[in-house]
Amino acid sequence: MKKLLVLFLLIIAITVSIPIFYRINNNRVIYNGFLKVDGTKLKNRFGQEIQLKGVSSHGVQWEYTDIITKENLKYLRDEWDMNVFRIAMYTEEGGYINDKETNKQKVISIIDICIDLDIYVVVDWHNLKDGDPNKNKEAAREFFEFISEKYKNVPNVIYEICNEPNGVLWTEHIKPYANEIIEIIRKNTPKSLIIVGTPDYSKDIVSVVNSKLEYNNILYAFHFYASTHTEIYRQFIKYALENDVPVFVSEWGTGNYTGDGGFDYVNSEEWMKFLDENNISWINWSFSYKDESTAIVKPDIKDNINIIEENLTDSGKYIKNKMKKP
Ligand code: IDC
Repeated sequence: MKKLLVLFLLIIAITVSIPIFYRINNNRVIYNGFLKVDGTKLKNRFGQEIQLKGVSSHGVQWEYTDIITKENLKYLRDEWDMNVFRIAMYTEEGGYINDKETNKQKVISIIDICIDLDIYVVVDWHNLKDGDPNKNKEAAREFFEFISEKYKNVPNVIYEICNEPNGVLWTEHIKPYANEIIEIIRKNTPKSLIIVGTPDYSKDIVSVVNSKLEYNNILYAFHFYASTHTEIYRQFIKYALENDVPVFVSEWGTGNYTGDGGFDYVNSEEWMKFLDENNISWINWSFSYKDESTAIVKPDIKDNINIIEENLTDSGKYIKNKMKKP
């Protein structure tokens, strides 16, 4: 009788804990492993479709990114169900080109936090003012050689090799740059996922149609700011998907293209619906307390960087809601 009871309790315990274990881990790297691109779909190592959702840092050279602590990222993982974090390492504007060592160390420390937390991490070579990624190509080569060697065969790390090319063409400028950088990364870490920026600030996804890169496991970046970029851009994405171009929204904001302009609920909703319907991964700009409407946290947090929840902006509350799994 006693044995039966023990057996019964054991069965209950297992039945209850398996779904809990799955629920906790199916959002983690330990379960999903190296992600793969299959057609236009992003899949985990078991071939199941996966949608990454997370937030991007602001430029890590600036002070309002000091909220990127292990505790705070753990809070985003546990309370928001975040499964990816993006490190925006600006090339210019006081970024990498200006001080390689400091920026590199910052990136490493954040990658290590994300690995500890078992989430994905996008290492973003944040070109912006340097519209042509070839301008700082030598620095990019050296940076990606270093990072991909240091984190070789680590499934957490995803490479974004040029944030927003602008004033340049896909075939003439971006593609040759991408081929060089991808070669470097893949030599060290053949299975790593790579996101490639597209012309016109990563909005001209259509240029890639019929001119994709020859490598596997490549995603093409599309970036939008909800008030500025509306329906026509969703049509472009649809067209790209229909033509086998896999899309990753590695940056989007709830305001206008300046990163400010007020929280735009209506247009953000349109986009969220569209991205969910197409299972497109997204990363929101930005996890910072800069005084601009797309920031997730209010500047008040400065004095105590550990109280995120009490200091969320309208955008922050919205993004939390969109990331949290039902
Ligand atoms: C913006 C920041 C803003 C900063 C500016 C210049 O929000 O505080 O002063 O960069 O560095 C992008 C870029 C991203 C921009 C963002 C908003 O990837 O760096 O951040 N944006 O302008 N592309 C379209 C919009």
